Amino acid sequence: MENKKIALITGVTGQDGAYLAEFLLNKNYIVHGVKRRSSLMKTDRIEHLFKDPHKDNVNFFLHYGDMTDSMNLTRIIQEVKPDEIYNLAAMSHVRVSFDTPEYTVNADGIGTLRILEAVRLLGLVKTTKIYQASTSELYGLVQETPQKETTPFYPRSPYAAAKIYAYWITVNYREAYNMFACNGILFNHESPTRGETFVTRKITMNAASIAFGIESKLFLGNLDSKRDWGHAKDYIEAMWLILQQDKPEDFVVATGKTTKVRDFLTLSFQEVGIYITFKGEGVDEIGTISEIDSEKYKFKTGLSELKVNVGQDIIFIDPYYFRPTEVDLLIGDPSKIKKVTGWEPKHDLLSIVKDMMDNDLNIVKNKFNNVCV
Ligand code: NDP
Ligand code: GDR
Repeated sequence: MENKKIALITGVTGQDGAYLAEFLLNKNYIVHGVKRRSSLMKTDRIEHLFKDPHKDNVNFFLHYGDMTDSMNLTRIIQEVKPDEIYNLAAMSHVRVSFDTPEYTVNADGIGTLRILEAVRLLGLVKTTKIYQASTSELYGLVQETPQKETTPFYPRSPYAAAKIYAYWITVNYREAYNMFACNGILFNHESPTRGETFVTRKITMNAASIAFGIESKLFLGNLDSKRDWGHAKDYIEAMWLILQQDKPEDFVVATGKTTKVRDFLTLSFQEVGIYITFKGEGVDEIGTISEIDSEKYKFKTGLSELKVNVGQDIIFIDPYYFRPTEVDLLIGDPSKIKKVTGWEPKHDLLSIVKDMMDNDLNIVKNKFNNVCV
């Protein structure tokens, strides 16, 4: 056990935390994760990794903690003495950050300071490396494209403003105290375990429900923003690679391709044989089923009859989902991380859409079967 590397992951119950925990366990790490107490269990994404700590050969441990509680974080770091900390915990929803700005800066901004300061005060500067989950939201209002490590930041939300503090305090602790502390500036990354209120998963879950006739309408916000979407499984490998380099540096992690929300939407529905066209403008825009590939539909759903019709209006705009200030265009330049670490993404957009749609069709199919019996 002594020779194994020890990692501490904050946000281990999130999309990235769960994939990263699995990745590091497969690399023979001992993994500790910080989870929040909640009235219901929220450990679905890591259940398959968890073993009763009373049994032998347990390599995965969970600690109750919160990014807003310095004493708790300091105690966990003191007990675990990690070789690597992956600071992934955050209030990560951009629109929600407009509703909870103070909490967001506390957890996402000051929370990062709490981790850095704990490592410094505990005298672990020479032994503990830190990965900070920075984000393409830092670029906000477009200054140049594609966005790279040297592109100026212009945050457009309380979330991005909190993350910009976290970015710079990580750089500052690296320069001031010689810490091995790095920012991964990750562009959007998705997967079948993406939170259901982020636009991609909201679309794939609803496309599956509409295909089965369980839902008939999907309400969205801005369909014209563009995102550089990658797969979470590829991006957690980049996080690990960033901490395996000889010197601590900041890296953009992206695919270099950008897609409109509208196109992610049409591709998702096409996966189940439903073709959509749009009519109207602005908040009056409506997406209508213009064609159905019934062979594909029946194959994908396992149904013998169609539950949707050509001419049916299914996509509607609800201004509730608009942000007071939007980020219109993100497209990253991953040249540096590719050159320095050899990182290469294995998934393209179509494979991400397929992965998410197949997963959500299965989820809804199971629900549907249960409803029928
Ligand atoms: P998720 O929202 O899926 O997960 C966030 C995690 O943080 C959850 O485990 C959540 O716990 C935990 N958390 C939230 N607040 C606190 C708190 N106060 N104390 C302790 N834990 C907390 O995010 P992702 O996995 O998608 O993202 C991981 C990180 O990467 C985040 O920091 C995010 O901002 C950043 N990021 C994400 C990108 C993406 O496209 N996914 C792109 C760039 C950066 P709980 O399960 O209890 O809610
Ligand atoms: P984002 O992701 O804000 O880029 O942040 P999200 O999926 O929430 O939005 C992407 C784009 O879709 C538009 N949109 C909608 N968004 C949501 N959530 N719900 C809707 O109904 C909807 N309709 C349109 C948005 O306006 C936006 O333009 C994600 C998070 O994971 C952050 O934590 C991370 O830092 C960044 O990605 C990189």
